[in-house]
Amino acid sequence: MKFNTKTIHGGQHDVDPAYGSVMPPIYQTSTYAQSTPGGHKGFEYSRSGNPTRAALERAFASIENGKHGLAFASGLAAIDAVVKLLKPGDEVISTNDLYGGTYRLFTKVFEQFGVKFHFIGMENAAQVENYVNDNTRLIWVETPTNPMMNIIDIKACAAVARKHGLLLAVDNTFATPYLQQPLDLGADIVMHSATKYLGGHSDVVMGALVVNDDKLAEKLYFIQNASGAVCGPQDSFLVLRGLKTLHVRMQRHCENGKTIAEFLLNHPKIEKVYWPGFESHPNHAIARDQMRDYGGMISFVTKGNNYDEAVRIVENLKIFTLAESLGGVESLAGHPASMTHASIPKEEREKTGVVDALIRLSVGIEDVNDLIADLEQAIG
Ligand code: P1T
Repeated sequence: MKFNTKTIHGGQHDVDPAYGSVMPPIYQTSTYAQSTPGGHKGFEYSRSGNPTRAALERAFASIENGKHGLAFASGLAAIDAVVKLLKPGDEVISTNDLYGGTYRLFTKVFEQFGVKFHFIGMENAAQVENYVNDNTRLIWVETPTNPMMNIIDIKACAAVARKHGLLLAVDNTFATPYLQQPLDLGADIVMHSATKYLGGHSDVVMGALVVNDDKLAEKLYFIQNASGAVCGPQDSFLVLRGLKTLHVRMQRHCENGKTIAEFLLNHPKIEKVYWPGFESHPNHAIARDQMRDYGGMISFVTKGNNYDEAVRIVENLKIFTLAESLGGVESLAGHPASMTHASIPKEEREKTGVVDALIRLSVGIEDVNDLIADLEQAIG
């Protein structure tokens, strides 16, 4: 089955044996009747499993070309489950430019349980091996990174992981499986904030993991059930509905993203535009190799690198909404230094380019001329 068919049909066989409804019913139940202790029809309690969530988990696995999907209450809950595979003394090598909430979870929650994190620039994947030691267990990669749009070579990281017996996890939130499928490139775990493009309509908070290995899936399922950060059936239904248009939405996000990135690049008041589709992007060749297109996420800095000017622009936008999050059909603008990345100390975030004048756009699927007119009037 091709990707554009999988988004609609992947894992969706026999979703309603009772009446044959085309969409899986929303099984709004916490528990399931048993005829005798242990005598149930595959579901006992909805933290452990729910048929609507199970349909979504099969869909997640299908679109990422994996065997096992797991759905969580948020993207961070999914990341939390991955780090819970580790124990005190274990070490993680992580991208240094990454979502602020992931950085906060790693440094403020897991470091106090004795897990050590090395945050490094991975644009040159050869760097990764320099940080491997006897305690290293996991390589954590975000690509494209949030918000600097750095591109990391997944195949090269997978080679390091294989050589040293480490797990490689890839946060595929910005790319989605429409653009890149990390398991096919050698990753062990692919993670999503399904809140974003997979859901696609800014109406659900959810996370996802997909893996191929049965033993790894079993461990993650154990953690999912033991820690309990699962998503509910209504949300599972909404994300299943969102997934069905992922490929057409992504196609338009990419088209609009390209037009807007080029508009910003040629704007006299813009200093720098970060978008992996530019040939001048330092890792454009890797993006071209591992991605099918370049997506709808763009960051930029205005001339003079001025905080007040950045704030003025995001406040003046009328079609772009100033808001956290990304990946919905509507265009959003964000100010990472004060919003999504505020939990990273200023001197740390500025090292990776998250300066006070940086603006991040999640380009939606509206008419691109309206989006450009909005940016034009806001930038002035
Ligand atoms: O918000 P949540 O569903 O828990 O997902 C966390 C997360 C993980 N990984 C990436 C790459 C993300 O971008 C996010 C969430 N990001 C935002 C809310 C944001 O505006 O960047």
